[in-house]
Amino acid sequence: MIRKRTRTGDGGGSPRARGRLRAGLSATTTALLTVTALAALPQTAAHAADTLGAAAAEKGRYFGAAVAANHLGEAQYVSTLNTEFTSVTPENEMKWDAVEPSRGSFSFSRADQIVNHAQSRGMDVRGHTLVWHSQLPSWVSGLGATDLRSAMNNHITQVMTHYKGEIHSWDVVNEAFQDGNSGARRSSPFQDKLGNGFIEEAFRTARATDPNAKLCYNDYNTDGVNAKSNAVYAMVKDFKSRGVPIDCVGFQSHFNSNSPVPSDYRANLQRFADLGVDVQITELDIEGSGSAQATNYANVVRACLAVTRCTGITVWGIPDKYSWRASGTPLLFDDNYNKKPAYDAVLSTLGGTPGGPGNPGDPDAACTATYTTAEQWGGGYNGKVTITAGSSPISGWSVNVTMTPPQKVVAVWNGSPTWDSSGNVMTVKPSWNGTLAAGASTSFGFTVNGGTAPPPQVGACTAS
Ligand code: 9MR
Repeated sequence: MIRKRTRTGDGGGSPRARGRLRAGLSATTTALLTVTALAALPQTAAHAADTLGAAAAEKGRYFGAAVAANHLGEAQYVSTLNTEFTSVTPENEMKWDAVEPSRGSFSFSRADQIVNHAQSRGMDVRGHTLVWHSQLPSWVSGLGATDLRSAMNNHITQVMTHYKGEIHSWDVVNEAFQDGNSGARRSSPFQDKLGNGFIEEAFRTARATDPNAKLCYNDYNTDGVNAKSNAVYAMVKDFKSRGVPIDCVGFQSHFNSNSPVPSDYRANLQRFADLGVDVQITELDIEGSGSAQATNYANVVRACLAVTRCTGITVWGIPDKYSWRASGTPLLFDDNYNKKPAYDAVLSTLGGTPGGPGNPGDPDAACTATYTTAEQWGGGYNGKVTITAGSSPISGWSVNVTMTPPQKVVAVWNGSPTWDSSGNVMTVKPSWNGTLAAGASTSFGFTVNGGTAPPPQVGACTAS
């Protein structure tokens, strides 16, 4: 990817920002070791795609996640991000209140952290979002029409220029339509003072600034055919007929029992695609658990795969605990980064194979490693890793366990540890006889001081 960032304000060029970037990269390096170890294992054809990103890529699509800069120091968060996803959307860091909190004063450091991370791993970035009524600083809402128009265009120009050439798709305008049956535009400072034309103006300014970014309109409750999606459809159709630049429509896809996956989801995506725009699933999360949640996720993925112009899927977070609606456990990974049934359903619907080499669920694994927290107290915990042989006996095994500082392993039992140079990754092998009969299990334990979260990241089991 071309790096020609014009840095302004307190952007990533400042020494403080560069220091933070280095810290983020060292966590990445740690995670990379684990991933490399996985990749070095013998792969069979059936395992060609055992991550969301790889499986989606085989279908010509990206698989992304909303990412928050403040989690990029967490080893397990970063390793899950790096292993599974090929695109990121900053969850809050590119919104107006984050990048232009006061007029003309831009602050890109937190968004830069995410963009730098994505670039270092070859991931795409979705820019979210330029013009939105929410997370809008009060100075913007207080402006009169003339001033507001120039503030809007200046905001778009400055932000898109900072990231020029680095953003796959921009949510140029977000959530500009009213819920319910009116099909009307939502009341907002932009709508109320500039009228309907503000959306067109925003898209024209965006195209002029970064002609290589795809320009999207993004909204929620537009996932099925309804009054709101009809209104967006009419707008896109009008834009296409008049040559107003628009390349894509984002369907947020926040689902729960009150707002289930619509039965005409695929048909709705298709009718937009037929207007000559790409469609993207931009903020997917589905409340629930177990097989019901898995089925809903699979249906969404199936719908995207059935629409040629559905170019990618982004889930709105990585582990449930960081979701904007964590209590509904709407994501693909649980609080300990275990893959949920929904994960397996998404991966297999994408054509991948759940339970990649050495992971629980892999039918061909010579051995698997499963982590549980055995005991926990104020400043630490005891962790337990269970090793289970596959369908053949094994004579030895090896498992990497990665800690997030300041957590430190202070004791290990029933296993023999060695440490990498960072002191954060221990490789545990049997203390003496590592022989396990087919299907048999053993375990090792360890004590951690220095906090209880996040849990350690336990890599795949390697047999010998
Ligand atoms: O997930 C975001 C959450 O952290 C913020 O507090 C919230 C503020 O409005 O925005 C959430 O993301 C929203 C996204 O930007 C636009 N579509 C709806 C998302 C969920 O509210």
